[in-house]
Amino acid sequence: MDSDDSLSDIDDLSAMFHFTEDPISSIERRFIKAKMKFTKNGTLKENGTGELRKGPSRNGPRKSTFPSLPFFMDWAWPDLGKITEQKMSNYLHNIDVPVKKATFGMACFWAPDALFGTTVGVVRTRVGYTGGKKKNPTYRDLGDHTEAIDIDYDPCVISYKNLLDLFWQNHDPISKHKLQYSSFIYYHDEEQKELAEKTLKEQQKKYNEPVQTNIVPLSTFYEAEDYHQKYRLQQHPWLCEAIGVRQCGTKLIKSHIAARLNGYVIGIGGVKQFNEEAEKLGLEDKVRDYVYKLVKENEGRGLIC
Ligand code: MHO
Repeated sequence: MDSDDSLSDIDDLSAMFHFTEDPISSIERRFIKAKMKFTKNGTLKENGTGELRKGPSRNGPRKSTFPSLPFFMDWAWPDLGKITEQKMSNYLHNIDVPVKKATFGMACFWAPDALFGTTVGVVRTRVGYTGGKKKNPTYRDLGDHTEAIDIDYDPCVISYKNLLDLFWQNHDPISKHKLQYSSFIYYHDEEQKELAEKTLKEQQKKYNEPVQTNIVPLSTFYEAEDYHQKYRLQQHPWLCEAIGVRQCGTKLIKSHIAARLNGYVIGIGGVKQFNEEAEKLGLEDKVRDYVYKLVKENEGRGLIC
């Protein structure tokens, strides 16, 4: 059997299993079987990726990469598209309550996006660049800006002080970093400024070295490129498709459920909180099971960037 046959065998596998039981276990079995076939024709690394020898080309052997599980699911499960519009309409994308805003710089913005997105009382998040003068910065041409997380929160559920506590607890405020990753509190009003300064003084008592955090008024916030938004969630294209935010930057940025799942997929929030709010989020069974597995596996691992 040559390697191209092995790929069509992977396609055939999708016909071998019908989802008579837990659909996630079923897709995992298909994945493992496909990998087993694949290894006969290629090399497989422990992280689940590998290289398939596809025969010689003019520039030497051609290789293709075996997909990781999320991408395999995306590719081998076209039925996914059949999550009905009606089920999707239950998903809690919008929460229509008056919100307040908080904006922080705490190094790579992927991590606080996951942290705050899964914090109870946070309505939505977006990542971007702020603090500098350069117009329309981009990730590759950031100028004098800093990576930042911008949070909409419901002040009836969570306070700015609670958010500041999370800010201090979840990054290193005493190391000096380049401007892109510097520690910043961008206040939106005088009340936020005073609280920020008060908490900085309290933090300073914990350290022998000076706290590097800058407290400044928020200036123009430029949204980062779509591929940075809900970055952890986007590692699961299957899931993005299932909740209707794939290839739709605006919806991805504004969606409450996307903010939540962006943390849950790396275990932030934990199993208990996830179980408590899965119904409120309107998660369809297949989606809930998929996310539940990830929360369970990853709970306690902390933030990643
Ligand atoms: N650890 C990441 C940082 C990305 S970030 C959005 C990287 O090295 O690419 O700055």
